[in-house]
Amino acid sequence: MFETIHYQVTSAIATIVLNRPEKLNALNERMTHEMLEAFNQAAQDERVRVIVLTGAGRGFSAGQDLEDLQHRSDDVSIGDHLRRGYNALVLLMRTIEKPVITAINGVAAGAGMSIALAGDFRLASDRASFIQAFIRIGLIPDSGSTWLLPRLIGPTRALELMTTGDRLSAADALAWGLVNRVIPAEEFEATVAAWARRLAEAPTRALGLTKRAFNQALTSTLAEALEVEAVLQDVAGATADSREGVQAFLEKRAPVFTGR
Ligand code: LHQ
Repeated sequence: MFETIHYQVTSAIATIVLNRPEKLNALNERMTHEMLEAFNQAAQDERVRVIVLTGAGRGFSAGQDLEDLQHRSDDVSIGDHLRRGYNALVLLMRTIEKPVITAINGVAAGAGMSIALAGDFRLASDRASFIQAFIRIGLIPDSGSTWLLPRLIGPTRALELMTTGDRLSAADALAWGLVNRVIPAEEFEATVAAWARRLAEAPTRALGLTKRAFNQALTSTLAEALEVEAVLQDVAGATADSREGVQAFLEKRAPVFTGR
């Protein structure tokens, strides 16, 4: 069904693989829309409790396909191209109430870096690197980088990366707090799978609500955040998983969460 990505659901884990390895998974219009479709499917599929996004071959994604950009019809401005594709995708990744892991197997450049940053958990192979490539071609950071990057690594380092276009290694990305872990390439797939399994067995509704509260708090006052917590805790407290968590604690056994 998809041409530019692979999409598969196994054991509550939806895996989306960007699949244009010969171009380091550069993003053309079709790929962006297939990703949107896949994320929407994963959001709606009740079997899915965690989503993993990764790249085939040696790259995660080299960002906008520059050949495709050059052949773009003049009818659609760059701004509209962003609004219809990348902006919708990044917003969806941040608002889906299921955990999203970006498994950054190789270079993530331009919009590819923005999409990597939009994951809730960012796991990098030791072969990964990050480039705010926009400035190298006379553009500004887009697809959420201006918002996400300073929040993750602070304004000083973010602006330096954005204005130099220098490559950030996986090791520095870890030291700067851009990624959760750096994993040796040989162990990458197995480690990502273990993270995905752990999240797939967690109380999915509570994870989703945590994500909502966390994201809202990034732009709210303390008073607003306290109120959001109170409202959403009512919802979390009424879930089957919350009942199971409390019951399991009292019975001194491991909880079995179903995601409901
Ligand atoms: C590519 C690409 C690519 C096409 C590698 N396109 N072919 C902007 C404007 C408008 C709308 C929406 O969004 C955006 C946001 C953006 O994303 S702007 C930033 C776009 N991305 C870039 O400028 C990065 C361009 N790529 C690179 O600088 C390098 O490829 C990096 C540093 C990522 C990797 O370098 P290498 O490891 O040396 O690989 P390579 O350059 O040899 O690339 C391998 C192949 O992939 C090569 O094709 P070839 O046929 O020669 O083997 C590249 O042409 C192709 N490729 N990125 N973005």
